[in-house]
Amino acid sequence: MPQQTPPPITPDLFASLAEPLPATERLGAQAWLLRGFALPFVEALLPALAEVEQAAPFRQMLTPGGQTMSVALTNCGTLGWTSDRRGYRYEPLDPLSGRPWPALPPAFLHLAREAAAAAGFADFAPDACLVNRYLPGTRMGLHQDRDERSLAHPIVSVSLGIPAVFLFGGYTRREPARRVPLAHGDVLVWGGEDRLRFHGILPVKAAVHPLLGARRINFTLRKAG
Ligand code: MD3
Ligand code: FE
Repeated sequence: MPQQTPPPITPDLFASLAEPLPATERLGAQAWLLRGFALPFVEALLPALAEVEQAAPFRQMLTPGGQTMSVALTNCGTLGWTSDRRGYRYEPLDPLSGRPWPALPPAFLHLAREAAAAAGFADFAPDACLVNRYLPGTRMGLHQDRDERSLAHPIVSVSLGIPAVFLFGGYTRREPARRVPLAHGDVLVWGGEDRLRFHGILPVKAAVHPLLGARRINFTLRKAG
């Protein structure tokens, strides 16, 4: 019998360690993580974000239960998500200024439509964009997004700045949630049967991002009206 050479273990081990994370990961039947998808858009997104923030500053809202949310938020688009003692809802006016929310920046819309199309959702037409700001220690508890008029439309979520761990849950609060790291430039697209999954963000670890400093910005584009 000819002697068989054993397979070379070490090079393969190193190769698998060096394997980059796949750019696209399917988290659910209609839930996609597009890693780095927003990177080519960042140069256009940041000045647009600064303009939104100037017109409608980040603020911490009250939950209907009377707790102050740790995440600070603002909105752009014709509808903005708000919360107070009366409940969660979308409003055409910023309650802080009494004026309409700033318009959806073209760069936001462009990115949202490209990402939705890449995930198989053609002709996404968002009218609302909720912008969340996380400082170190900030978290978002498990929740469902169900304040939009129709749940038939997808949601596109863009992460910028310091990293976070996303909780990808099931259809009840008590189902265990998968932990998915989110980095600067990552985009999530959710629709169809995954639209009502519970989801959240673990407390954000202290870090500094070269472009955004010690904060994480997440904005979600939605069709709310
Ligand atoms: C899954 N934001 O604004 S984005 C939210 O990172 C929100 O700020 C988180 O949850 C954040 O409501 C997570 C990812 C995301 C957004 C909407 C979803 C996942 C979703 C809607 C349905 C299912
Ligand atoms: Fe949410």
